[in-house]
Amino acid sequence: MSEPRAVHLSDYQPFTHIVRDVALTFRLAPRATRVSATLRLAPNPARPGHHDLRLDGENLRLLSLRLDGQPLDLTPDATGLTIPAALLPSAPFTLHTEVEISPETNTALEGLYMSRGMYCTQCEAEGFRKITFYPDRPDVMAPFRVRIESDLPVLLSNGNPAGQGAGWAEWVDPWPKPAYLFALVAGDLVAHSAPFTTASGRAVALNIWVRPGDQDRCAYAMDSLIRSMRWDETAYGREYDLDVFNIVAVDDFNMGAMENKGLNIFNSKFVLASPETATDDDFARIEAIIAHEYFHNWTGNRITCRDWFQLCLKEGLTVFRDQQFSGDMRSHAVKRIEDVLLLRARQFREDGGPLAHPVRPDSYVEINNFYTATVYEKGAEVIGMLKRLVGDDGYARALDLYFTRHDGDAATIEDWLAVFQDATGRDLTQFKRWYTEAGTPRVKVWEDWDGETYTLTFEQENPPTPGQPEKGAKVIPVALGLLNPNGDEVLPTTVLELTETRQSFRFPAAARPVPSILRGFSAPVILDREVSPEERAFLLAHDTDPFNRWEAGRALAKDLLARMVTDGASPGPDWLDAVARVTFDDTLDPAFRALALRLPGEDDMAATLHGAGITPDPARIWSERRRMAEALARHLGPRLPALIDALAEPGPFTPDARAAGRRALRIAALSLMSRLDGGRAAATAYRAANNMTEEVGALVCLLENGLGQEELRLFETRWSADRNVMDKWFALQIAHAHPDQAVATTDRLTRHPAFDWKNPNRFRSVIGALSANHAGFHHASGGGYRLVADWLLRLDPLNPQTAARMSTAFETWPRYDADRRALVAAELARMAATPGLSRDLGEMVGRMRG
Ligand code: 0A1
Ligand code: ZN
Repeated sequence: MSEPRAVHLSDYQPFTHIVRDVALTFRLAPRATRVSATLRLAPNPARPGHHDLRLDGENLRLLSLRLDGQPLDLTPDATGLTIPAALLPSAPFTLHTEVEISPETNTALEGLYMSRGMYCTQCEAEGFRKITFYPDRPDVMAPFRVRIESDLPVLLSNGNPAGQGAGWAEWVDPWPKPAYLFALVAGDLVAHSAPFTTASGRAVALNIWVRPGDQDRCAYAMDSLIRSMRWDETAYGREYDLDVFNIVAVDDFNMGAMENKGLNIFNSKFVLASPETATDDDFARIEAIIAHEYFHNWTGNRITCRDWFQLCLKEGLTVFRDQQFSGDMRSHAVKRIEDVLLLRARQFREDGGPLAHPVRPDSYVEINNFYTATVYEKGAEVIGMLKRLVGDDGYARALDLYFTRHDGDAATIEDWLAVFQDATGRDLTQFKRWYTEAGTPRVKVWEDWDGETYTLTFEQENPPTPGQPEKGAKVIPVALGLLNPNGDEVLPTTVLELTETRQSFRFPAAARPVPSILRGFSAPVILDREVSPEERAFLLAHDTDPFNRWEAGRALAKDLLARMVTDGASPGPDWLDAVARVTFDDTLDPAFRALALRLPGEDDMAATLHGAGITPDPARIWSERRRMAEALARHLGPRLPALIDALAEPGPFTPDARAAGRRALRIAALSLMSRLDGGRAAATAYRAANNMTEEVGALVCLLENGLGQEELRLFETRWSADRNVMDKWFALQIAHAHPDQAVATTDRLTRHPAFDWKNPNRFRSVIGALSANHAGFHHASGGGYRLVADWLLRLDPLNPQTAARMSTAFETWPRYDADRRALVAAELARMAATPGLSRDLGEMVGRMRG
C-alpha cells in the first residue's frame, strides 16, 4: 500500500479546462444506478498550453466513453481517468461518459447512497467523483441540467423544475456551481410547504420533504427558514435566486446538513421537531442550522472557494452570520456566552493539542478531516475581530464589496482580506496571521495605578503548534471597560489594539478602577491574570457587559474548583453568595441565570489545570465538581422549591427564547434540588413533563444521582419507535453514568437491539457519549480508550469519515499522566497498525501520535 499523499496549498494551479455545462441522466436502481454525463469542455485560457484532461472518479464502472461522439478506449485508474492531450482538440469539445454505481452498498454516505429506501447524495467535499467522472474541485463551476428516472414518487435535484412525467423529472440549475453543491434525492416523501416572496417580488415555493408521518414536525424548521430568508435580505441585502427552495430530511447523514444549491439536505435531527420530541436546545440548533445552510446560498454558493484550503472563507463567514442571526432572534448576551462555551470546549481543545491547525491550513491528506472547530468556529471569531477592528460601517462596506466584486467567483482568503483593505483602507498584513498560524494566544495582563494614571500592560504569547514552532505577534482587539469602586462605569467599552508582544495603555484615573477586560470575548485568546475572588465577585455583580459578568462568575467557579482539586479547598461564602445573588435576581434574564449556575465542565477544568502546569486527574475533577454542586445545592436549597414553582410555565409549550430560558433555569434548580431530596422533585417533574426539554431535564437530574432506572424504562417504552428521541435515550445514560460504570453501560448498550451502529447518529449517541463522559472515558482502567478504539476500527471500513471525526476523542492525551498517556498511545498504535485503515482515520491517528 502506498502512503497517502498530502495536498499543498502552494501547489494550486487553475484547472486545465473549463466546463461550459453539464447534463446528467440518472437511471436509479439500488445496486446498478446508471449515470450518463455530457460535459461541454474547452481549454482554460488561464492554463496556457495543450494539456491532458484529468477527471476524478472513484468506484465507478465505466460503461462508455465518447469524445465528440467518437468512442474512446481508455481505462480509468483507482482515482480517475486521464484523456491524453494528444486525443483532445484545442477547440471546445463534448465528452460523454456512462458509469454504473451501487448506492445501496455505499455505507460511507458520500456520493449517491441510500437511507432507508430513499436515494440521496452528499458531495462535499469530494463525493461527486463517486457519482461520475468529473473535475471534482470547487473552482470548476458550471450550470447543470439533471434528468432522474425512477418509479419513486418524489425526484429532486438542484435549481428549478424543468418538467416531469411518469417515472422521470428534470431540473435545471442556471447558476454555475462546483460539483460539491450537486444534489439528488428520490424517495417516497411528503412536503410541508409554504410560499415566500422576496424583497424584489420573486415568488419562491418552499418545501421541507420528509417521510410520511413526519410532516407535522416541520413547522419550526419552516418558520426558521422564512425568518432566515427575511433576515438575509435586511441584514446583508441578499435575496434568494431560484423559484423553489427544497430541504430534505434524511436519517443517515455524516454531518449536520448540507447547503446544495436549492436543495439543502439535512440530518433529520436538525429538521424534525415537536414540543414532545425536541428539547429547547434542539429547537435552537434547528433554527441555527437552517439559517446556516440558507445563508450559504450567498456565502458559499454564489461565492464559493477556489480550493479546499479556503474552506473557512465560506464556513467561518457563514457561522458568523448564523451567530448574528440567532443573536437577533434570541438574546445576544446569551448567544455570545453559548458560542464561547462551545469555542472553548471544541476549538481551544483542538488548538491546544496535536490536531492544531491554522484557520486556513496549508496542507492536508484528507480534506474531510478539516471540517473542524478551528475552520468553523475560530473562522467565525476571526471575522468578529475584523468587524470590531473596522467598525460596523466598515464591515458593511466590505461585505457589499465582497458580494459585488466576487459574485460568481471561486475566491480566496486573500480576496476576502482585499475587500476589507479596499473598503476601509486598513492594512491587514499582520491580521492575516490569524488565518495562517494555529494556536490560541495567551495574553498576560498587569495593572498599575500611581494615584493619577492607571496602566494596563499586556503581553501576548503565541504557543508552538505542530509544524509551527515560532510565530509573530497577532493583532488582538481587546474590548475594555473600567468601573469605579462603587460600580459606575468610568470608561465605556473601548477597543485596544494589541499588535506587539508587549504593550501598555494608560488612562487618567483619580481612583483605582476595576478593569473589565476582553468584553464580549473580543478575541479568541486565553486571558492570564491574577484576580482576587473579591474583584471577580464585584464584576459578577456590577459589570455592564453581560458576557464579562458571566465570565467573572465562571472564573470564580473555576478558580475555586482548581483549588478544590489541588489543595482540597472547600466552597466558601464568597462564591456561594455570589451565585445565590445571580440565581435569585429576578431582574436578570432566566437564561443568563441558568448559564451562571452551570458549573465548569470537567474537560474544560482538565484543560485549565494542564495550562497551569498541573496534571489533571479526571476522577478527582469529577468528584470535586460533585462536591461543589452539593455545596451549592445546600446553600441554595431552602429557596429552590419556590424558584422551581415560580418558573413553571403555565399554558402550552412555546419554543421561544423567553420560555426556553425559564425552563433552563428551572431545570438547573431541579438539578441542585436532586442533590438534596433523593430525586423526589425530579421524579415528579419527569412524570408531569409535557415536553421533551423537561422530560430530558428531569431524567438527567435522576441519572446524575445514580437514579432514574424506572424512568429510563418508561422513556424507552414511550419512544422506542422514534429514532431521534431514542438517540437521546442512548446518549443520556452513557454521558451521565458514574465514571466507574460508563464503560460497562456503553458496552451493554452496544448490544441493545436498537444499536444500529451503521447509522451515524446512533453511533455518535453511544460511542460519542462515552467520549463525552470525561471521567468515564479517561478511566484509569483504560477501558474507555479501548472500547472507543474498538468501535472506531469497526466503523472505519464502512464509514471512514465518521470514524475519523470521532477519533478526536483522543486528541487531549498529552494533558494526562504517564499511565493514561501510555494507554492512549497503545490504542493509537493499535489503530495505526490496523491493515487497510482508511486515509481519513489514518491521517487523524498519525497526527495525534505526532
Ligand atoms: N458544508 C456543510 C457541512 C458539511 C461538510 C462536509 C460534509 O461532508 C464531508 C457534509 C456537510 C455545512 O457547513 O453545513
Ligand atoms: Zn457551513
